[in-house]
Amino acid sequence: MYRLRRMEISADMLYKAKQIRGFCHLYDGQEAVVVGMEAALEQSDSVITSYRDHAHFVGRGGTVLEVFAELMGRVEGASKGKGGSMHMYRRQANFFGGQGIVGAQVPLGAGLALAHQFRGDGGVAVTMYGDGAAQQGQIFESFNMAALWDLPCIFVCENNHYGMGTAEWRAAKSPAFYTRGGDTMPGMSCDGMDVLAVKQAFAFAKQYVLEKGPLILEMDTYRYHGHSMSDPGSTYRTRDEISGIRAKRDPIERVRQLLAANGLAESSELKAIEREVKGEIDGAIDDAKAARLPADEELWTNIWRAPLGATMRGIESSHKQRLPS
Ligand SMILES: Cc1ncc(C[n+]2csc(CCOP(=O)(O)OP(=O)(O)O)c2C)c(N)n1
Ligand SMILES: [Mg+2]
Repeated sequence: MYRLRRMEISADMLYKAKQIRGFCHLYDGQEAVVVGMEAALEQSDSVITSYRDHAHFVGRGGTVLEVFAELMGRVEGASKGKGGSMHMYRRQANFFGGQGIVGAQVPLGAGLALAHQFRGDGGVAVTMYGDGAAQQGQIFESFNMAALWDLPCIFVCENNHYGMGTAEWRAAKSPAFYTRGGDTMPGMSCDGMDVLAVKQAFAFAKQYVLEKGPLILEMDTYRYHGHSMSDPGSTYRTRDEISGIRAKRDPIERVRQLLAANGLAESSELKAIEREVKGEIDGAIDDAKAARLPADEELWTNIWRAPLGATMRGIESSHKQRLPS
């Protein structure tokens, strides 16, 4: 969790220094969800999430260097420097990425669960979305099909209590997102700031969905940063609210206290871990800065390209000029 925390805080600084451009959504505050979840899953299970995806990529075994390289548009990045913050992806660990369109990953996640069921490989799909996304129609369509077909799908609502500046109570008639399966699918609510509770919840959920079909897991969590880099995050909530959560519910502090109270680690040991992680993060940033940018020709690979003869309105002339033969 500390590694993820440092990574996100460093990404914030790099963004402000204009070393990272474009969209960027940070995950600090929510670390216990990814870490607890991955402690209960196998990499043969599938994970798909929204644009807030840096931590999920590392949770699936990706490196911090690959995250920074991607954020800075370098070849060594998670998506060869061509996806950016919202499009981390790690096929070999069944991480089907970051999706920029709110909620669009949810039907895809149900599809991943269908693939596990069809192959009979014993895997489950974890389909993550936010409290804002929870209002969308496609989410309910996915719930219905998953329940109808008993898909091994864990629908995870990461409830950080805000959409893009909209508090949950302003957008949702009922903010009890774990009940949204209605009379077709059960749900559970979990303290998403407690890494051990998250691990337990996922261990239960995995077993449950394999035996009985889909389940909603709502994670009660919190993001410290604004929605994205253009959002200071303090216009629609109070600074007191943010500092109050930090003081009372911070997932890292909680583990630190648990370790100390049970005599499992000295504070000097924890400090040493922090120093080591800080060195790792700083090293990854240096390596990412030194890494190569993709060649120009790469602009035309891994994208959908209009078939010959088709036109792309607005960009046609520059498109033709740059298209490699
Ligand atoms: C279909 C669609 N509508 C609107 C947006 C703009 N948008 C991006 S994130 C977001 C809020 C989503 O909030 P939530 O689901 O709670 O996720 P969080 O950002 O809190 O993790 C909005 C409205 C978008 N990307 N896609
Ligand atoms: Mg949210």
